Amino acid sequence: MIKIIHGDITTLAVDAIVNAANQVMLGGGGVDGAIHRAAGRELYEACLKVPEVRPGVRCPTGEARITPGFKLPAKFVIHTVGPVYRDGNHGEPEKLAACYRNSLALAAENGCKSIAFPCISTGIYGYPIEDAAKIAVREVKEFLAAKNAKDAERDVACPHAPNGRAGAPRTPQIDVIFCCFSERDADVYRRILDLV
Ligand code: AR6
Repeated sequence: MIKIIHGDITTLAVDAIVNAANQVMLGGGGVDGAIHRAAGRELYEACLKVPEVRPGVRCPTGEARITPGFKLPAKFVIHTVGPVYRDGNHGEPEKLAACYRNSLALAAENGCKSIAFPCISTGIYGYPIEDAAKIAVREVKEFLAAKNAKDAERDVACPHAPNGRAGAPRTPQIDVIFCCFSERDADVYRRILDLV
């Protein structure tokens, strides 16, 4: 299920909220700052422990890392780094799409049944909201469709297994929330949800 809400992502009692972080992963402005403030010092400490892949980079652009949520109502924070927008012709769409795909994959690996995304890259990083929302909605729809198809295939392959399922357990359905910080952004998502 996909839901669009207007609100503050730090208040959501979901399994995972996604943070629009930077590569150092030690906090910043925007939603990143809000998440670190609400989660408390332990989040900073947990981020410090994420190994650097090269000096000053814990999470390269387009990738994702997971930590506990600490004082947040959310169980996990999935930190991802969106692209800084230049003109859309410098790999930004692919990098932004990778943020959604990698965050969803990490949520699924960790058994999450619900995940909330902010509008990654559309604040300080300057990605136009319409373009970013199209990518966000497309990637989430594709991910959920692929997951459903895989689960259905598994059921057909092994109809007599307990619960009609094959040995490998079905991974849980995932509810995806797009948490917009303004009503205007939420409107853009609502419109795009029906188009993409
Ligand atoms: N809940 C939901 N959305 C929020 C919240 C909130 N509490 N606060 C802001 N937003 P931005 P970026 C929205 O700038 O563009 C940081 O310094 C905001 O209105 O947070 O990916 C990082 O450390 C916008 O729609 O992230 C990076 O350096 C969206 O979140 C850099 O900013 C994303 O805006 C990342 O920039």
